[in-house]
Amino acid sequence: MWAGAWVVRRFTEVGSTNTYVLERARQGVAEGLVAVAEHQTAGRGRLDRRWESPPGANLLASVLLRPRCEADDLHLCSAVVALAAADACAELAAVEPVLKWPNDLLVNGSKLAGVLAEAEFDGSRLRGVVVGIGLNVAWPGPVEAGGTCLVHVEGSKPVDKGALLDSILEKVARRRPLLDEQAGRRALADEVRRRCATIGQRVRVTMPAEEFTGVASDIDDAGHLVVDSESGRRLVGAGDVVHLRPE
Ligand code: BT5
Repeated sequence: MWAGAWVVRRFTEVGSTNTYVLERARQGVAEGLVAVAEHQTAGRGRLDRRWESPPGANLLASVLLRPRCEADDLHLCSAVVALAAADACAELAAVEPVLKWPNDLLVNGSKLAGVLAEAEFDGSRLRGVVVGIGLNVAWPGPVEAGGTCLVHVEGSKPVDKGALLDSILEKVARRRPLLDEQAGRRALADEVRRRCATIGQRVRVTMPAEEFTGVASDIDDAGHLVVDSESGRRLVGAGDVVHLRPE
């Protein structure tokens, strides 16, 4: 269990909880800062995409971690939050999401939540990681952004957003020390492997300089996605992955 304390800053409206925490991180604030907002005017996904959420409907939160790991381990920082959120949904809402590598929670193939990890560096040294999560709880009407929300899942129990955040933070604290040690990071990668719906899927992987398709066959001990493509076996540490229909 991580021994630190969460310091939670609550906003009715903010540009982006990730941007807020990243700015504080650069000013040297301690690990454990959390921002949570009812509404974001500039909610962000990865690669400059937008994260949509009507005011008050969903959980929008970011946490600052300062683990002793490398930039290459960023996806494991995402995993700590994604696994915690999946467990919290199971515990409180009776909904059991699976992981889509590297950063989504899916229910019945639809996106329930997305995770965005952004690092703060001192030269090449990783000083901090801000991990934000947008978890769809109760869209009024259909989920316009695509995906699903907890209240739309058949058999789900109603949840309070505050209780959901508390549960996620408690579960992040439990896994957080794993990020500091290689054995711990391997244990996290094992857990991702067991709960990742991407394994066995045909995928299209988009990386900054290239794009390829193949079959996702495994998660390695560092948490990379292993993809068997026509040009051979590839390890993906950071990339955008789309599940394709089987050929
Ligand atoms: C993500 O990006 O899935 C990461 C989303 C992280 C959002 C949180 S909210 C709190 C914190 N503060 C922020 O500013 N961000 C974080 P990506 O894999 O790039 O997926 C983005 C794509 O998901 C968009 O292009 C849409 O297609 C879709 N999308 C947008 N809003 C959505 C929603 N509420 N539910 C499901 N899909 C959504």
